[in-house]
Amino acid sequence: MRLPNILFMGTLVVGKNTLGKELASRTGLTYINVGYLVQGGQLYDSFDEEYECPILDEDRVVDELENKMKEGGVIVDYHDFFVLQTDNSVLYTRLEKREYSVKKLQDNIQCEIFQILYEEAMTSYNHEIVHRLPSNVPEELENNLDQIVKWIEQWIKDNN
Ligand code: DAT
Repeated sequence: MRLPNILFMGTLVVGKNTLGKELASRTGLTYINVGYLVQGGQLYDSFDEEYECPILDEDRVVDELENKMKEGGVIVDYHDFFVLQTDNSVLYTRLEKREYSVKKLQDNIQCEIFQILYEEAMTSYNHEIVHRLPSNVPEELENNLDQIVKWIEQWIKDNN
């Protein structure tokens, strides 16, 4: 049976990990967190102290992801077409809890203010496959799960 791949994009703490894991457990699709994939396979060149993140070896990351996605059926969680969005005040509170540096906090808030990831997704992919999802409160998480499960069921019907 052919299965879809699903990518979640969004700035830090919008809820990619929470949604991805729960969706995997409800659908049986495989959840991949790119951050863990990069650390586990050491797919980075060095560490950016200012941005507090590894500088990815993008060719190797893409190769590794393509390998895992070619059969279908994976959910990929990265900043990078379900774009999760959280209001800035909620985002700020969640970011503060993670004790990130002021710079990292401000960069992520700015990224959200300017809707950078959404714009990137719309530029890079066919608009029909990019969906914007609100992610402020638990009810929205539940709605998003329902919506994506329905989307997966329809995709499976259409493609098998
Ligand atoms: P990410 O993987 O995007 O960095 P996360 O899944 O770790 O984010 O979530 C960050 C925090 O926000 C975590 O404490 C769970 C909470 N959260 C996620 N989605 C939520 C939602 N829809 N409503 C309320 N809290 C949410």
